[in-house]
Amino acid sequence: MSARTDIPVFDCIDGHTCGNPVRLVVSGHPPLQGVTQSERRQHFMAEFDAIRTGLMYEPRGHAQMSGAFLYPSTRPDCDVAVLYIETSGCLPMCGHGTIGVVTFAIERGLVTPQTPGLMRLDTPAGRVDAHYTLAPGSTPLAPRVAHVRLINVPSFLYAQDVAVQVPGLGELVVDIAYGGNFYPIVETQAAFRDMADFTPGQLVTLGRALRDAVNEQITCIHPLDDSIRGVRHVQWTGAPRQPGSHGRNAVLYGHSALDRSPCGTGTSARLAQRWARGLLQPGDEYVHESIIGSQFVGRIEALTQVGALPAIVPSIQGWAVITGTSRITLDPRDPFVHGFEL
Ligand code: PYC
Repeated sequence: MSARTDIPVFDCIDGHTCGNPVRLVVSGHPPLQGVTQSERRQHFMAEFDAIRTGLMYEPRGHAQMSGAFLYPSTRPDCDVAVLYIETSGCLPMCGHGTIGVVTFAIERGLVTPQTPGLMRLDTPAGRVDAHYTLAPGSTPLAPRVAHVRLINVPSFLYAQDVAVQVPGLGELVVDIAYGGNFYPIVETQAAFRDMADFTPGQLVTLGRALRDAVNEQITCIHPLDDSIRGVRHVQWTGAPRQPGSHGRNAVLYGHSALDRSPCGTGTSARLAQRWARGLLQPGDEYVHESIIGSQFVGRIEALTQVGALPAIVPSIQGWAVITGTSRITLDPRDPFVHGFEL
């Protein structure tokens, strides 16, 4: 507890999903209005974004920081609602974040799902079902989650073969796919062979240039929710290195973050893109490897439709670990109370 009542306090469970940080904030929730979780997200962005920047940016966070708040569900068919916060903004959906949130919530007893083994999440992008498997040796008093498979929101190829001029690379031809966020996906081509040819710093700088070029050229809008719009991530790809992997990626988000996990919504987008191109079929698994070699197992669960667009229902499996707890204060006397980015 802070001695001063005018200093907001946030208790957090910190950890990571396959290497990428997850900060689950368990106290200090701002009151949100909205009939749906999407409306609550918009309220948060309009009124409380300084909480996100304070908790995610330096000096309390860092470029990669990503997290969430839990709220009571807005819909009767879910156990809990999630508000995602990240350095890139307030995401409609975050895959690595969801795997972390479910793991931390079960291990710390924050949510009691109606059906053991299944946590139904009310996310701004729609309902996401997370099937969690307890580890051997797990007990009711000390549950340990081995892994989580989330059934993600319907995902689809939004635009195919979009040619963009990227300063530093020249012309790139990308597909743009949605998996809870929109992703330009950069596959091997004349101006780009493999992400392994570039340093992480180059992937960040070129990724920003590509993101700007795509957003100038095309406005991506979700067909069923126009509050989900614009490209804030970029997915570079390359040849896999780990046994069992089918593909490798590096996802840029925020100003200078490269996802250390294979990115859940990015992997969902890639599954949708590969299905639309005839490279994957329902039931097929796609093991995606991150820039640090961690893996998500993706699968096409079913086919569906989003508005007029053909779509898939993807699932993603990964694991998460708690690394500690923190109590963060946003002291208004601190000139950097709302954080900064370099
Ligand atoms: O796992 O979906 C994801 C994600 C989005 C941004 C960073 N990670």
